[in-house]
Amino acid sequence: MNIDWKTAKEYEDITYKKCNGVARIAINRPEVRNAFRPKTTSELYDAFYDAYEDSSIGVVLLTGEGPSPKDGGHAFCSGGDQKARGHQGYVGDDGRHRLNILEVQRLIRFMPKVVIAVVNGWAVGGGHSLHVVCDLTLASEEHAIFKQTDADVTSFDGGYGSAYLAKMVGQKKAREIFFLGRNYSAKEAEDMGMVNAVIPHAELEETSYQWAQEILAKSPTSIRMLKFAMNLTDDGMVGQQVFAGEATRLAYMTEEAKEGRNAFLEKRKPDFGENQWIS
Ligand code: S0N
Repeated sequence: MNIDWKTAKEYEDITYKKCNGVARIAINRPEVRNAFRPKTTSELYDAFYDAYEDSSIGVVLLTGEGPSPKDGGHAFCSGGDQKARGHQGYVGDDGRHRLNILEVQRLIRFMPKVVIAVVNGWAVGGGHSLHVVCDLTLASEEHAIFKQTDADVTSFDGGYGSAYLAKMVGQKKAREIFFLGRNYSAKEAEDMGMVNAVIPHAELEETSYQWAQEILAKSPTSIRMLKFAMNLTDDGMVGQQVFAGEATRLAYMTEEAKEGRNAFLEKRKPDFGENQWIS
């Protein structure tokens, strides 16, 4: 299959393309195993926000460009760029310290579209957390390696990267992943329940695109209500807010809501009709 990706916007640290309802966002720093610096996270946020707002897009693929021109290594993302790390966060061109990958995580979590992590190589540290927060993960049979190095470099993703991971793979496995920092193959990650499917590397992109097309054939309302329903139990009042926002959108589409709005604008009492108190 020839996927006719069209560049949606040019960036320095990422690539951003679209095709037939699918957006493809890829970190493009293969020389550092796709580590993210503040510029990378700002660009990721910008591209994800564009996909969030674009009503033609229903599925986003998050992946890494590569292999590295330097040594051929494959990477999804190796986490925060340790060369850009200062004493209070990661330092951007403007000299400010930031931890803004967490904003990217929240956008992935709360956007009413399906985000698929397409793990083409190393998923390490904050890169591992990125795959955890995505809705689905597809992994390269030959090149995907999952590894949590947070405890090697004194960082700790205490939210989705760890606590949510524990809900996914169980407490014992999650603690093993973080406390020992070992390498896990795509198959091992699948067996643990944090990967949906292991795909031969040469077919990874095409298969991910096919999964996206299958999802795009479903009811958009069902997909976003299901995503937010599954988030709700773990996300507390923010989860409730996001779910209720979609319920409000559905309510706005009713005749009842139109009458409420029109009555206010026409300065009269609303008439919601009879027999509206359905069981
Ligand atoms: C990925 C690893 C396992 C790959 O090993 P391999 O294949 O042997 O390659 P290397 O020779 O090690 O690397 C190739 C080149 O790439 C550079 N490089 C790799 N990773 C990074 C990185 N993360 N930062 C900067 N450079 C990196 C190497 O230096 C090498 O370049 P040269 O040849 O020039 O030396 C292996 O590379 C590895 O273990 N990498 C480090 C993984 C790591 O520890 N990542 C950081 C973990 N912590 C986080 O990600 C922070 C989490 C986080 O972001 C966060 C959490 C909570 C709240 C906020 C935040 C936030 O930051 O916003």
